[in-house]
Amino acid sequence: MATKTDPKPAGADEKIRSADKTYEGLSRAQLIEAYRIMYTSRRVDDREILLKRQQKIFFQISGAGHEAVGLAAGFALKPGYDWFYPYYRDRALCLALGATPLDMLLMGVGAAADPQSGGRQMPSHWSFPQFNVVTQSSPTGSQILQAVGCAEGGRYFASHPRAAKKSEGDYRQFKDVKFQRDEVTYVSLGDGATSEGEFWEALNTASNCKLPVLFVVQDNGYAISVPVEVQTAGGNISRLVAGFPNFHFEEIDGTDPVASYAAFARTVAYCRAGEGPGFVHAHVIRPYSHSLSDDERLYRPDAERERDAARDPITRMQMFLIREGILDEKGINKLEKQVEDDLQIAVDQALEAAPPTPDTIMQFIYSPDLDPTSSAPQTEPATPALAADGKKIAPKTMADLINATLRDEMRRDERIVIFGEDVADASREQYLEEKLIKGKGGVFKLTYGLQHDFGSDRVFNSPLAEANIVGRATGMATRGMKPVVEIQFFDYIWPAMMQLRDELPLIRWRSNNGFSSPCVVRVAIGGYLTGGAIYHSQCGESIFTHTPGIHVVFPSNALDAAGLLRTAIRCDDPVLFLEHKRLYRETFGRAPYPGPDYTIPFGKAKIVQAGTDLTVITYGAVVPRALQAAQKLEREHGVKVELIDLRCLNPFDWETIAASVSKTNRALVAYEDTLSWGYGAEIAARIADQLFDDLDAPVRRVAAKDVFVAYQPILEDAILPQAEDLLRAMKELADY
Ligand SMILES: Cc1ncc(C[n+]2csc(CCOP(=O)(O)OP(=O)(O)O)c2C)c(N)n1
Ligand SMILES: [Mg+2]
Repeated sequence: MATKTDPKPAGADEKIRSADKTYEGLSRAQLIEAYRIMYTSRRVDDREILLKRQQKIFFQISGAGHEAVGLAAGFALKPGYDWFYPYYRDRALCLALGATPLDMLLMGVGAAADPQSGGRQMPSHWSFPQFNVVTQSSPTGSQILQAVGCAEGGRYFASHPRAAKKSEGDYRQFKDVKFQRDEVTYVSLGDGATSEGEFWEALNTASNCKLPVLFVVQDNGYAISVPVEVQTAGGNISRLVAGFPNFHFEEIDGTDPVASYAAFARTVAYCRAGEGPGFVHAHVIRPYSHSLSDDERLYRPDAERERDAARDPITRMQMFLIREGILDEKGINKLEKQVEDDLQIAVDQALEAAPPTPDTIMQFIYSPDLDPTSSAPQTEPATPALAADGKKIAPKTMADLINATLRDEMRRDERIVIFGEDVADASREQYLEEKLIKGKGGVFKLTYGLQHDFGSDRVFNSPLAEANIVGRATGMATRGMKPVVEIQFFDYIWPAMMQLRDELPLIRWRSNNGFSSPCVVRVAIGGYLTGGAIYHSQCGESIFTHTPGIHVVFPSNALDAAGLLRTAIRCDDPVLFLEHKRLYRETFGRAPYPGPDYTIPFGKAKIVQAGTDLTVITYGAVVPRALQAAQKLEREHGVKVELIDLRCLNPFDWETIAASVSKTNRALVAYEDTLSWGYGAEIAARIADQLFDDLDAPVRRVAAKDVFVAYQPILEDAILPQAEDLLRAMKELADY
């Protein structure tokens, strides 16, 4: 044993020095750990490929070639502190954050115990709530705007810490909020996905708002078989994005873990300091074809593939460790053997794991905690008979009551933010402060005065980009905020369709209740406008009632709008709140404000008028038209119509429909959307199916012609269902 006085053996100083040596801040122990993670990642891919060939798993997509960049990001960021929106090549990232091969293999076999989705989502679609890895879907690029919203959520809670507190009586009871003042949101994508418009929308907002989002483009030169120069003008994404202000940019060799780590460390420091977003463009390789369903030899010659293979990050890291004397060959072999042994145990466990039982499929489409159909504390309007001055209280329009409800809810819940196109009073807030202007507050003025009352960080304009609105809202809601966003016209909802169909409604179900995104999307909808024409008059609600995971509400009057909007805002699920433009300021259905706690449960229809001879089932702007027709029918022919206003389309009130039709034995379903495949088609089918024995006449429908709404009012009238059309159909059905 050496004592203090012993002379040091030759070379000892050098050894000590080299033991302390770090590589871009990474110690030798960390580098060994890095190799263990990278090698594990590759071997999990290899095992999955084998299992797929043995038909023991059902899909495989690899992270091969992307291990160094993922590892580096994982080392530079903090699991459970920062937030992660990875993509399917991020196996090494997830391992670096703390996920295990078993977690991954359980997903591969589709086990009930798959912690990411309970057997609902393909393998490599990461979701780890404990690490803040947010549930991943498959559409390329749809995660990017959500990452922006997530970063906004963190920033919002940092400046509104009170809002993060739990609260009783609504979704907040079930939503834990966590945030860090210097957190970073990681989002990754491939070179191909940079062609998606949402990528550019996300860069734009992250740049403009100086958000701490770390964009990582893992450029392996191909999107399935399409090479990068076809995706990207000039073949290099770094060149195209260089003009965005406030960014820190890095373009790196993503097969070199140490250089990659250094680039990530610089970029993360920039984001944490609040300087703005970061962009890391990592050149990587894709040695295993796109997925097991692809054979790249069909479109890549051997020479090109060999050039890639020479840069394989696993071999490079191995060589590096040997060259630097960090591990010798024996050490490497030992490490690899350990990885293999551990992996074998994980594979055995995964193959033993029980699959989910089919009776679980309907779980977590909606919140298991808060049922919006159950009666709330106050379902009667709290309107005094007379105002303080003794005068009768003037009834208000639907527009007024929606505005008042938003105001009261914003006062009650600091997690609510409102954004969309033109929803602010004025983005240049100094104009408001100096009282130079009155303010706009929406093209229909539904959000008027809210920015003035609650500030520009709670009510603000978005860019003119609908996916931007819904994608960001989804990311914020995942963090526990309650975005109540506006789509200016239903006709323009389609750019947000990927978010509304494949993302927002699916966050809870596909993560097996690991994540949820309860938020409200308000949309001005419908025709009867006289001049609204094709692109300001559309309906189309059935497209959304056809999407499990999102409630759809469609009120016909002011009081229902107030009560249902409040339920929507307090709800633990996403809600599409459809507001008929024609009803905003209609005389029909005005009411005094019912007070700050008035709610209407979802899925409860309203019987507008009771009757015995015929049931009319409708909603929205057809309600006043059907009422007019029903009253005329009774006056002229003594036929008593029972008129049902559904108010809520998903869920809908089947009990009320069934009770009514089994009493009247005749049913007319009326809706403003085009007749074929419209919302009422489902109602009619159910009546025919389940109430056949009660019917004395066929189920009839009145709806719009199967064409878009035209500009000329004569044409519009002919296209949309009118009171006369309803009257005629009611009469025919009563006479049948
Ligand atoms: C919106 C959408 N369109 C098409 C696909 C089918 N698809 C899956 S991956 C992929 C290529 C992605 O290429 P890239 O972004 O470069 O990522 P890489 O797989 O090369 O890492 C395509 C076309 C999809 N998943 N989503
Ligand atoms: Mg690619």
